Amino acid sequence: MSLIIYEHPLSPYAQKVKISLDEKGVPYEARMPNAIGSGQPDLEFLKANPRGEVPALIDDGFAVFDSTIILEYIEDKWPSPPMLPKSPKDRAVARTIEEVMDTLFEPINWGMGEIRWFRRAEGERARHIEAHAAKQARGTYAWLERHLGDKQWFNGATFGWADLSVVPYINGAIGSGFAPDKGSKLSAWLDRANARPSVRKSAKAAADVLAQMANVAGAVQSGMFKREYRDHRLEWMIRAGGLDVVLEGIKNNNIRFSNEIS
Ligand SMILES: N[C@@H](CCC(=O)N[C@@H](CS)C(=O)NCC(=O)O)C(=O)O
Repeated sequence: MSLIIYEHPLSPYAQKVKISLDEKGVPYEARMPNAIGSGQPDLEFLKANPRGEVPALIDDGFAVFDSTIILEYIEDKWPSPPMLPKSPKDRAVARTIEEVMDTLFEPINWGMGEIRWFRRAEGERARHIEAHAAKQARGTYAWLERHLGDKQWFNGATFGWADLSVVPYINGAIGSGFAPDKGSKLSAWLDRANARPSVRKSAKAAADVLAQMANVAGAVQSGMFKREYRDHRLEWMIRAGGLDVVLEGIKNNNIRFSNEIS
């Protein structure tokens, strides 16, 4: 049996998938597509995901993409221990938390990377975009705390789908300086989540890559890297006051939109 996960350690979407497999004790090979993030296509990888995005799962030759569809496939094929809670209401809440983190929270970390790692804005404009990111992170933390309440886990009594859908994003946001308030319920939950071997493994892989990340801004300025400005990321950058960032990226040919499927 061969199970391959095309991934990048910094991708929160890939981390969700790896955490689920590690919680279920399912062995897999984590593989990084060539030049992921640069817009240069890796043809073998594109066969698995024509969108050219990680994660993609290949199970004995059967390919699945989009992290949510992969999590569903894993839950169907390896149901124990379950990541999805039992009751229809709890399942809907878990999927809602995943959707909010994947679409509304993810662009905050991505946007901060565009400013800080890829130097898309400096001075006053960068401050303005960062202030928008900080306000949005705080708003989401308040929403998450209402969901957590006095529970041990977002999933309920046990760690699961909702928890693995939150922890990669908050670990990423800490890198941007948006840690949950000390002593808060969310901060205590984060300590519990990061104590799990499955989460620690993914978080360490991400930290190892960050430690090696060199001058990636140069790769963008030279046009070698074309960063993907898709759907909610594009909307986020414009709404955060970064319309010029998008226009400059188009002018300098160092941003790209979603792949056309062929
Ligand atoms: N909706 C997709 C989003 C996946 C995604 O955007 N992945 C990013 C990495 S975080 C990617 O591979 N982007 C391609 C690129 O930057 O070239 C999912 O949930 O899997």
